Amino acid sequence: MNRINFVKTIALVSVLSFTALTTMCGQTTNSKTNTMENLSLTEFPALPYAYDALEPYIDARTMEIHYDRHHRAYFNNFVAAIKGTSYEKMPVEQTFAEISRAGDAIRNNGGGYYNHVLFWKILGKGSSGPSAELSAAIDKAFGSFDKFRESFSTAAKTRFGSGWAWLVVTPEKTLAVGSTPNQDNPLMDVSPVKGTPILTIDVWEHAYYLKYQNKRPDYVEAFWNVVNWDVVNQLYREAVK
Ligand code: MN3
Repeated sequence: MNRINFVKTIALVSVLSFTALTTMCGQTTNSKTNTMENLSLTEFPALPYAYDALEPYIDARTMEIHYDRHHRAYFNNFVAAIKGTSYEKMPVEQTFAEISRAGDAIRNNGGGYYNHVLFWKILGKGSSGPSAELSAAIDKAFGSFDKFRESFSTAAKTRFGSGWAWLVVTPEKTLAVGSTPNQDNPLMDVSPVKGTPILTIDVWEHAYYLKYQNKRPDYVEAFWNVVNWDVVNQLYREAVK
């Protein structure tokens, strides 16, 4: 290789490397905006739709009280609880990974903050359904979509008292269903089900009592009409990367 060609080759390699690098960075940035990473610890996020967007399955009054009072209180109390501690600048995923050492105020309010942001995100009308990749993973883990739905619904209906049901991508990149009490979630070291949550339902009475009273099973069945599969599919893709 003569000197000119050598210089041209180096220049070309540099351009290609730079392009690859910027593409990678672009993808990383884009994917982060779509996951739960970088959840704000300073600003209470807006509800991604109007209070009546999920009618008639989840009523506007419930959404308003749930978001503007319950969720906001968790956020405010979490921010107050982490103030002046090492958790103030820590991504919540990391805080959750050591939550057993963080104390009840951070555990309950941090979970309450995060869980509701995810819950609002995976709700919505008019999505098509699970993607081909997610469907294949569901079939592999549960046998069929119907069996998965039954398993998730049972987890939601049988959680005693207040809590959440979850579909998670486990550390082994398989799917699992489970439930947690109170405001715990599968990112917490105390959780019986562990992994990255991609679908969840809030089964605290405040999530359904105005419309469904004591009939939690009716609320759980109605929930399936307002799952935003486009978001769930995306969370799945990011979790298995
Ligand atoms: Mn709630």
